[in-house]
Amino acid sequence: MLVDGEWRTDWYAPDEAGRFVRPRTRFHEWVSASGEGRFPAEADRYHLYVSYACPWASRTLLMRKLKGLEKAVGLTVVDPRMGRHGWGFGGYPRSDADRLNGARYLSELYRRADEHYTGRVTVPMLWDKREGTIVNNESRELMRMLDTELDAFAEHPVTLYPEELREQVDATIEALYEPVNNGVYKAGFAENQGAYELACRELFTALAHWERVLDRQRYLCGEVLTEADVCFYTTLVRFDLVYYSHFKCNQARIQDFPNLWNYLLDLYQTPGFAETTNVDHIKVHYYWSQDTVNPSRIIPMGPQVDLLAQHDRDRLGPRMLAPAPGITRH
Ligand SMILES: N[C@@H](CCC(=O)N[C@@H](CS)C(=O)NCC(=O)O)C(=O)O
Repeated sequence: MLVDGEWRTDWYAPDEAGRFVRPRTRFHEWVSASGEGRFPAEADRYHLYVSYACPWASRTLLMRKLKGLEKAVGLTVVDPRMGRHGWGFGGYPRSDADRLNGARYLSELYRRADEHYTGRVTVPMLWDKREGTIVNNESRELMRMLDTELDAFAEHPVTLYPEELREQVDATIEALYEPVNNGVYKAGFAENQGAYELACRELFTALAHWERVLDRQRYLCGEVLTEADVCFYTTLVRFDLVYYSHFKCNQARIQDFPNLWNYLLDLYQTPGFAETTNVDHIKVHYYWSQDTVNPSRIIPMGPQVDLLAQHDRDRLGPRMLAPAPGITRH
């Protein structure tokens, strides 16, 4: 992390009960569709820095893909191996050199945005090429911005935040966050038995709840795919591959929950999801980078997870994305 602009190799500090606490992100500016403010929506002005390995960054990658924003918003993928200097560029298949800014490490860009920055150097991060600074580094906000603020440049006329479901989408994203999205990290980074067991109990109680919900509807908020599904997907797709063993979330696999498993297959097989899912980067990142959890850095050969297996979700209605505002559904 950076402390007053200086690089330190500190790991996350737990709270007094040994629980993992995710630090707050620092950059929360907003790209605006209205054109007002410091960061008006424009094509080819903003650039995403992401890791294929990271579930938070993958939310933004997926949103960019589902909306068809590839031409309007550039992309740089970091090396999945996060070592002593944090995230870096190049040197690994399907990762990029930083052609935009010529940085070797992501921390250089955080320092460029604020030479006294104190905090973790995380992905996803949205960079403004015009001002040469960071706009925002919080996935939930970035996902929303790509969906609603950059709509004018989207090649696919869909929204994942439909007007009539907004409250429900927000409530579902919120409900998933602590026990599920962050819950796997709370289990994996717990510093004692009690903190680990608490996180695991909350996680599996939440998974059992969503298993029941997904028995009666195709998507988390009903008939259409929303941002809430994106948030669930990026955790589910990592679960059997990594969280089950590396983070000890091993009371059950996603494959053991019929609805969650079929739902995961359904999403993976929806255009946009498989293209932004990179199993190799996911496994290498967690097992190699988190050497407090896996000191040998050995990357397991398995498990085999067949994400192309046939699913049963058509029984609940057709695959559906909501039309962007102003577009009528046929
Ligand atoms: N709250 C942030 C969390 C982002 C985050 O923690 N990303 C991880 C990768 S999965 C990261 O970059 N970690 C680097 C570090 O903490 O040093 C978000 O949702 O965007």
